Amino acid sequence: MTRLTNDDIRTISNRLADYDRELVSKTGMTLFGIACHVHGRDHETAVHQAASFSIQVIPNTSGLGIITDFCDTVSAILAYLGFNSEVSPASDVAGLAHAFKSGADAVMTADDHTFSGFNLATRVVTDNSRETGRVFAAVLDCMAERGIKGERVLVMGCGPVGEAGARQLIARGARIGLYDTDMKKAAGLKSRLDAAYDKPGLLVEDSLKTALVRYGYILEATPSAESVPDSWAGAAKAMAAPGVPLGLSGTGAQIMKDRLVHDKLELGVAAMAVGLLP
Ligand code: 2YH
Repeated sequence: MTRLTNDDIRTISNRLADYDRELVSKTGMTLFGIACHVHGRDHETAVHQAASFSIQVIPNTSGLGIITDFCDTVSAILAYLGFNSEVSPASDVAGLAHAFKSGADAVMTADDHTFSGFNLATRVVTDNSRETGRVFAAVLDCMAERGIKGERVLVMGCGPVGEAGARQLIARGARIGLYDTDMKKAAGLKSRLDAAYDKPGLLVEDSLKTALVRYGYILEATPSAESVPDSWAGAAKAMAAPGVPLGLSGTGAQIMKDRLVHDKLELGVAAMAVGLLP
């Protein structure tokens, strides 16, 4: 799992409107719209609910501690989406106490391993890894001309983000292959998915090079840079890349242009927040 650095997120807050415009041109949907799509929520109702839904973002000093812009960036994303959001004036347990006492509807907080949202009334908990995998899979659904149903998608990286993405893709009728540099992880995920779904028709790919020619779509959920060769980019249909760092070279990204969606926080936070609405 990649711990974000300040360099990863420093420019996010000032680029939200631009990022949203890019998303619309690539997927036909806004950040908020895709988050609603993944949760099956009515857009207008969710917009209305968000306006009176307060989320406090609590700094968490455990482990390697505070990432300077992390909480401000999460709060900026929430505010951009129309939530009533603020960074808590207190950190850790004191921040949690402040949220309860001040009547916040929800909190979000992250340590080095887990980034979660908690609805303080309904007890719904949203997890960043899960929501990120799900929302990037939904991005592929939006990018595919007739939806992702029936299309072949290679899920690269079989950790929590890849698993959540794979589940969402199967639910949407995609035909998926699983790839991980650790074959045991790919095989473990295949067993869990085979047990959870009726005939998901999964393949575990052991050679990325030979697999890539058979897939037009990739959900890239690895923590490795340039995991996807530039040679794939030319004929590819689309790549949704929640992995940090981006698994494509600068050249590969330029070749992909509007067929690539990658971000480090925005879509995952949007899906977490919409999932917290009552
Ligand atoms: O970046 C991370 C983890 N990798 C979360 C993984 C979720 N998929 N955590 C951020 C830590 C933030 C810090 N504790 C703060 O500033 O509050």
